[in-house]
Amino acid sequence: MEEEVEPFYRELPKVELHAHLTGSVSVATMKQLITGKPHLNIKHSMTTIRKGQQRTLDECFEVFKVLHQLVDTEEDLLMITKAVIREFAEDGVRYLELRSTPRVETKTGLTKRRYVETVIEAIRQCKEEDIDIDVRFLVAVDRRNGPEVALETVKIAEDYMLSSDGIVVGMDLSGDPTIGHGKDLLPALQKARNCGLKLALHMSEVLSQKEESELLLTLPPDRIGHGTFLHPEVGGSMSLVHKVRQQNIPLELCLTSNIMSKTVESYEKHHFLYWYQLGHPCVLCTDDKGVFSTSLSQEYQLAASTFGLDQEAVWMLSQQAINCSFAPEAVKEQLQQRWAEYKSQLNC
Ligand code: 6MZ
Repeated sequence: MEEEVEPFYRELPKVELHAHLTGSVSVATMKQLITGKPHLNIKHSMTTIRKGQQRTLDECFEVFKVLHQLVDTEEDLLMITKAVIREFAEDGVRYLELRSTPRVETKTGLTKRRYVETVIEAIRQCKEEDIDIDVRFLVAVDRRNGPEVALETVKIAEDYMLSSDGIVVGMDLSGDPTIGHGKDLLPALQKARNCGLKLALHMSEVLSQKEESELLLTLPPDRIGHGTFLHPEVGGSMSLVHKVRQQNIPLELCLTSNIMSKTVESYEKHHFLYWYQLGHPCVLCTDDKGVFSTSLSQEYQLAASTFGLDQEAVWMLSQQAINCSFAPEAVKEQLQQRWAEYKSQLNC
């Protein structure tokens, strides 16, 4: 898979802002987990969707359930987080925001707080090992679990935002978009916002979420995940587009994920083009690089070949992503400086 990526895209310094931890676990790491838990009887085909294949979004959520069975101890979590960080770094990602949903595993004694602490520990260890990547953590709310769990998750996120030396920077709202309604989660999200957590919210991933998106935009979120059905050409509305434009809310766009999970018909029809042509901030992301057999380099290459972007345009996309991140201003400035150094080396 990797050899299909041209050197330019691999060498391009990149910012990854939409990566679900468990969905990002690579085939190699998955093999290790499967071998370690033979009693679960899990086949590789149950954890990864291979290139050229497609699933419904429902089927993708079934894949996550299988993955969660495989990652059920602190040791697993530490191992997969470090592996995912290393792989992103090897792919040329220099700034990464990982998101993950804290889980309880009664059998192994994993608690939600230990879950968050373990991810933070993995990030710290990677830093100590001098892996060339700055990693931050967004604590995720799974919409399926309702308002009380959402409030509990916000409290956890707030506590670690205050005690993790800037590693926890915000929250994500994700999970099966056909389950639950954003209005029930609004109080928790408002609370998160008020205590200084940044918000990256999945919005309009499926068509039925128009009313919910109107509501969530009142927060407003700091970034939008997918936003597939926001614009009128696919059943969204100009009112939604205006609100996103007015508030200049960046979109996290995941081409391969949307095609493989069949929420977008083809690469050519991906909503990247709609927003890119408006000059709106669009950030290319992987979503779940393990499940969807992709990498961020591949996503950049795909966008370039599908939409005819030259190297300068690709560069601009990557550089613009820095400002869409939740990094402190001083870090953004350092990243801008690094990008400038890379630019002269890459000659684009
Ligand atoms: C919505 C998604 C997603 O949290 O266990 N997740 N939510 N839409 C998507 N599009 C395909 N892909 C992943 O990572 C897995 C969890 O991330 C969310 C789901 O809640 C999934 O269970 P973590 O690290």
